[in-house]
Amino acid sequence: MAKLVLATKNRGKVKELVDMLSDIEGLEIMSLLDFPEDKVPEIKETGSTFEENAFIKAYEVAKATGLPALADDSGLEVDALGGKPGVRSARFGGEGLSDAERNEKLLKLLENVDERNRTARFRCCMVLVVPPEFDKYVTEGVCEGVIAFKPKGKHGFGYDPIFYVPRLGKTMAELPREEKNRISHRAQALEKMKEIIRRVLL
Ligand code: ITT
Repeated sequence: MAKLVLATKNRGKVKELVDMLSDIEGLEIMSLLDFPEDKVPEIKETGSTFEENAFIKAYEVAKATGLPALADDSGLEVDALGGKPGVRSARFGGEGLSDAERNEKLLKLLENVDERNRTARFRCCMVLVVPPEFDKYVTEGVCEGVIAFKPKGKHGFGYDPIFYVPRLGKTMAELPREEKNRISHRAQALEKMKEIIRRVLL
């Protein structure tokens, strides 16, 4: 059985990635949540792009575990904020905030922005790093939407309750898991990565 480590501790991401990878036979999937804390040193996301950060995470995990590692670096780009929070999405507003508090901060910043100017997108860069040569494979996915005026929906994680998808008339958090996993930035990046996984790991 080929092994793949998901280089993330974000439970929301792990759930979605495991779901979306479940149709690949012969692949044993683990994540950082399955390893003791001291197996992988704390990873500093010092890059200035999603790709740099995804590579840092995948490379560090591949090096520490000796196994192929798949990292996801993702975030929300809000046009009215010049693309912020972007690569800083997980830390926006300060460390230690809950998802709901982060969403409130963002909504406050957009208080006086009308509907037309609330466009935004989720972006996801995935990097697969395969030892022993640490070969690198990169894919990307984007999902366009609009920042809602208030949070709605209970599914998903992160900014999902305030990310409205006009063509579906719902926020990302109102979509059932299967539907988010068909249209999301992560789904699109992973669809391309699955071809690479089949070719390189199986
Ligand atoms: P890892 O680095 O351990 O993977 P993280 O949460 O720190 O976990 P990122 O650095 O990639 O991950 O930050 C991505 C942030 O962007 C994430 O914490 C969410 O706030 C947001 N985000 C990414 N994908 C999202 C999604 O599908 N729905 C809602 N918010 C999302």
